[in-house]
Amino acid sequence: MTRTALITGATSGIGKATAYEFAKNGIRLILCGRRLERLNIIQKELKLLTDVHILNFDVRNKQATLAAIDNLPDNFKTIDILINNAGNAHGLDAINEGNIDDWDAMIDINVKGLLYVSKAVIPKMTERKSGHIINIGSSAGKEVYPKGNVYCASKHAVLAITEGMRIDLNPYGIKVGAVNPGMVETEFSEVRFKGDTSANNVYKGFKALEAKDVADVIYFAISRPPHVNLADILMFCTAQASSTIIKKEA
Ligand code: NDP
Ligand code: 8X3
Repeated sequence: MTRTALITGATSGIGKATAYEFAKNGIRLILCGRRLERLNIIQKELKLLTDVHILNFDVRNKQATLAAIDNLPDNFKTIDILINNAGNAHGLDAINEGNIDDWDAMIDINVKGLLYVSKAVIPKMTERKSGHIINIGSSAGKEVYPKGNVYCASKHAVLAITEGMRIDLNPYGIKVGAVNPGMVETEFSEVRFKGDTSANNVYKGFKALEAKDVADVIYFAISRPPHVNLADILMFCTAQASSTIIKKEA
């Protein structure tokens, strides 16, 4: 049976690569993001492969998030797979020098936004007693690194929420898991450094993960047999051993 997936943060990076991977495998798509023009382009490309519906909202806006998902057209109302991917780091500062707007953005998007989307999707999954939720955490959800403070906190929260979801949704037969990548070369560092040129140096001297590498793992997780749930995946590029240990060419 053809499944339908809702992917947040589908305009770029990991979310976009996941949309392409899912489309290639015939999964129907609900793609979300704030940049409508990108959603339109992706929809145009992917509708040659599968049915695509786009939703244009900011996950920080509780009303807009709930309304967008509540008002899906009938043929997209049954969501089998939720990929909670929207998120970013904002800033890289010592805690004593951090910017409160950056802290708000990371908690509001990475944590509260993920909860709002989940709140809109989960009731129909519990009703049907089926579904699969994958939250995109990070290696930053497993360990804290210098100046990572609030971003790491937001991703530790994603991991705790994932575990909580898996426990509470267990009676309903819903699969819940986290995919936690290390460094992936996407627009992530451009956003983190607000377009500053320091973003250009982040992935220099080693081969970071590509968005497609993460999308492959997400597709692997959602294509396991019904009795198999990949609960928690930590993935790094070969050059990375931990948040702070990266083998770089001189
Ligand atoms: P990108 O910056 O390339 O993509 C981020 C996506 O999130 C975009 O599609 C963006 O869409 C969406 N997004 C951001 N803020 C909002 C918002 N307020 N409302 C709705 N959508 C939003 O980064 P990545 O692909 O790398 O990041 C995706 C996820 O992976 C994030 O959760 C990130 O924390 C995580 N991750 C990234 C790693 C990395 O090294 N790159 C490593 C580990 C985890 P739009 O701007 O159109 O709204
Ligand atoms: C993104 C990876 O190391 O920049 O979550 O925090 S890192």
